[in-house]
Amino acid sequence: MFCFQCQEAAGNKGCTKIGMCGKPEETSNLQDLLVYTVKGISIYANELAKKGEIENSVGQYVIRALFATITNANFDDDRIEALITEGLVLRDRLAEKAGYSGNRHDAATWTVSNPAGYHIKATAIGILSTENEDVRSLRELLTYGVKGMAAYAEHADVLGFEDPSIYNFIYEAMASTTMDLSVDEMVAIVMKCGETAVTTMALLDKANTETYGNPEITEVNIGVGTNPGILISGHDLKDMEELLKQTEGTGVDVYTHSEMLPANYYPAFKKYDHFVGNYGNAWWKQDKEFASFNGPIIMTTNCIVPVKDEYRDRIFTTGSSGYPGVKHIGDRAAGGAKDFSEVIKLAKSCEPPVEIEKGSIIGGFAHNQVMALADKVVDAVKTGAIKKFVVMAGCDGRQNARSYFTDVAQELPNDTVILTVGCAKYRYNKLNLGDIGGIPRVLDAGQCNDSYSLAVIALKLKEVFGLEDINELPIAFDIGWYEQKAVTVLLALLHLGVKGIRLGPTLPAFLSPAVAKVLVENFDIKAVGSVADDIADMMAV
Ligand code: SF4
Ligand code: SF3
Repeated sequence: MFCFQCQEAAGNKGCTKIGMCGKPEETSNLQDLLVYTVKGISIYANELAKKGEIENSVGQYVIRALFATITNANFDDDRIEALITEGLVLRDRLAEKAGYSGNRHDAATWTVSNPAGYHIKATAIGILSTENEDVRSLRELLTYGVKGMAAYAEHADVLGFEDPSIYNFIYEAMASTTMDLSVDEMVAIVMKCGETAVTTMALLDKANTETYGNPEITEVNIGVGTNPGILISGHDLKDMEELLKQTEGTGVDVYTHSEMLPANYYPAFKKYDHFVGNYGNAWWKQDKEFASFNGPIIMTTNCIVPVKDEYRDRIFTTGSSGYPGVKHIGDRAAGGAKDFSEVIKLAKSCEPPVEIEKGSIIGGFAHNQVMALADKVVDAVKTGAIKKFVVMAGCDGRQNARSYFTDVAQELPNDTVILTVGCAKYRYNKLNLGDIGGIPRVLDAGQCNDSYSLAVIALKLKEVFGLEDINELPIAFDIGWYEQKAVTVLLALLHLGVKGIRLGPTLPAFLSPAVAKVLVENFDIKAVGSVADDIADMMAV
């Protein structure tokens, strides 16, 4: 195995025996083969898409398959194998349609006599099979950007929102990783990934807000009630909706965990009395928090950590997530809903959650809500009450070095406002940093999936202040990254022209020195440094 797709890559180089995330070698290899299968499909799909001869179901498969390979999403070999088998059937159907002419790349033609052969094939096609480290770096940067895009597109698709141009870009991108392209050509497609990432995030924003309303300022309870509860984690709002409907009137309460916290901000969900609030923190604390929750847990997407015995019998996966030996709730039939009855039945026999915190946190500052406060915000900037917005979005993770983000939040001057999305917020969203004339100093716009909101806010402010360039705004970027959706967001920000982004706690292991140099020279990307130096630098520009 060789995997270096996330921030926890061993030694900031790559995991080679078992993932720091707990991903075993077999699973890692199978995920590589699944990505390789998607590349084979994309070779044909890219040709067919140019002729307008491709159906959306191909894109739907591709985004599901890629989503399953995101860090901490799916550890279940059987499900990865099933996706490969499904993909090969699809690939060969497309091959027939496209015609077998020309010398195709191995990804488009390989076969094995049965799924047992996947394990052997997988070891021959891994990331290190691309020998040139800069080519490898650019191909993987693109692949990870596409993986995150696939996750965002999948969330939109679940809600019935699709844009075939996104699928077409994914085919083009994944097919490009099988071609011998020049560095300039590869960089160009990485940049196009950023552009398509913006399109995809805009689509997801539309899907979420048209389906569930615009997030609004909300005080979220972080304590517990006296009923048994179900804890729902991950990012899938449709699962959230169906769970709330099916638990209504059952005597079972619902709590969010980690990235599901922003569900509390949506009008469509707030109306449920048995939706009590949020329990716990970011994903990596789940081993302790799932144990003390006492009731069943539903993982709708990433991030799962290796499951502990204390809650093994009451954790469920669904959608793109999976874990061996853990019950998986199947997909909904067309027009139907998922069936959470087994989870609800189990919850009724469980003790209520143990209280680990009391009080509340405030969130719901997505673009619509912030724009409703625009006058106040603009005034505060004009009078100097707000000197700087600091975007501290992204992911949290278990490394101690991430205390950097807590320290930055705590030590930023009082005339700064932190704009956040993603689970990165748990490093500082309970610090009580106060407010500036009624505007909280931490404005949470939602999940990492809602990063688009921050872009909209920045672009609106640029318009309001009549600026030419987004970099003239009083905004600094200090991003915590972990998995591949953060890579997608980074590429989107670069496409929007944002310069000087700080990235931490480390720069990605998959950036070769030469590729990192390109990013530094063109976009002034920098690694986080000391808290004091970084704050001084962010306040100075
Ligand atoms: Fe290592 Fe991250 Fe890959 Fe897991 S996802 S194997 S931690 S690089
Ligand atoms: Fe977090 Fe996994 Fe990225 Fe959605 S839940 S931000 S890490």
